Amino acid sequence: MLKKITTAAAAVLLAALTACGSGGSGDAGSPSGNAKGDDKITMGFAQVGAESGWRTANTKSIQEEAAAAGIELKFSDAQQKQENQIKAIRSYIQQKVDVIAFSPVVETGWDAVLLEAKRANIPVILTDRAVDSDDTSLYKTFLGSDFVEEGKKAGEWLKANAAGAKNVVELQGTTGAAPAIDRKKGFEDAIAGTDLKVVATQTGDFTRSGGKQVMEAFLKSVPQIDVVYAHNDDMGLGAIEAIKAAGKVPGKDIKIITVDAVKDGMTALAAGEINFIVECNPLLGKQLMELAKKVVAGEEVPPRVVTEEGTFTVDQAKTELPNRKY
Ligand code: GYE
Repeated sequence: MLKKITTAAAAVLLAALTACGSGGSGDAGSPSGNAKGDDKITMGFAQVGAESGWRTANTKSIQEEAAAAGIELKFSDAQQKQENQIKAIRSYIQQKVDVIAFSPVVETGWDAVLLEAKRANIPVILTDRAVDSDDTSLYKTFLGSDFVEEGKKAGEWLKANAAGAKNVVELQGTTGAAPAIDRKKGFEDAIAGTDLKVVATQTGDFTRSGGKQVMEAFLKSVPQIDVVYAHNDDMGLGAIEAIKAAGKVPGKDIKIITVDAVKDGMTALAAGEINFIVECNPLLGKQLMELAKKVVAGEEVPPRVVTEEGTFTVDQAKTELPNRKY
């Protein structure tokens, strides 16, 4: 059911995108928009890393949809380091790709390299994560989720469902990353003015091992933990291991809320070890390739394309799990 709504919403978004075009043929192979003068668009994609189930699904979606769209993909994995992403972008500029797309590991520090791309006349598309820059002419569009909204959904569910709970510990995503900053803010806004309080917060870098380590430390230092709010499934799954090792029951003694809804997260949710997951859709490949074709052809694209997403409770996870592709 929820999946259908999401798919329908995605279709509407795509239709809207198509309608935004100049009405031209949208022929990706049009030599006019291609720096190399041949028929194939080349995209340089600078990925964050392979830190989570979400990221793996995102990478797969980009690779598959590039192939389906006939776009030649140059792909690099920055291992969660900004300097590696900057190097990759510089090399794409040198190679004169037709379009650069990337998911910025952190929000700040991109202006110099993006200016180099602009001067080389190579359009840039941000996908998944945003940059924090005053100069919005440095990129054509940003395709991805509303992370503040995701944090809000997590906080709203907790307000409505965790009677008696007070102390929340937070496992933050990568320090300085848009989803870490925004999921924190949305959640804090939602629980403001209630008895709920974030009593400890630390980064687990969006990884399972990071979530486990931070949770182990919290379990030792925080006397009463009612709720874990993890910025992604992987850190929540790491926290589950730490909670079990401490002799407590995840989902019962300590409630757990996460973001993403990848298969492993949904499995834990269906088993009642996680209590609520806010969906974040990693399947951005198709929309990204559509946008890339348009910007290379010099067509107008909307400056912001927001991904439609839902949420899952334990019962909804049980229904959805057999269909979950990632
Ligand atoms: O939630 C997390 C991943 O940027 C939305 O990055 C993405 C986040 C996702 O590592 O699992």
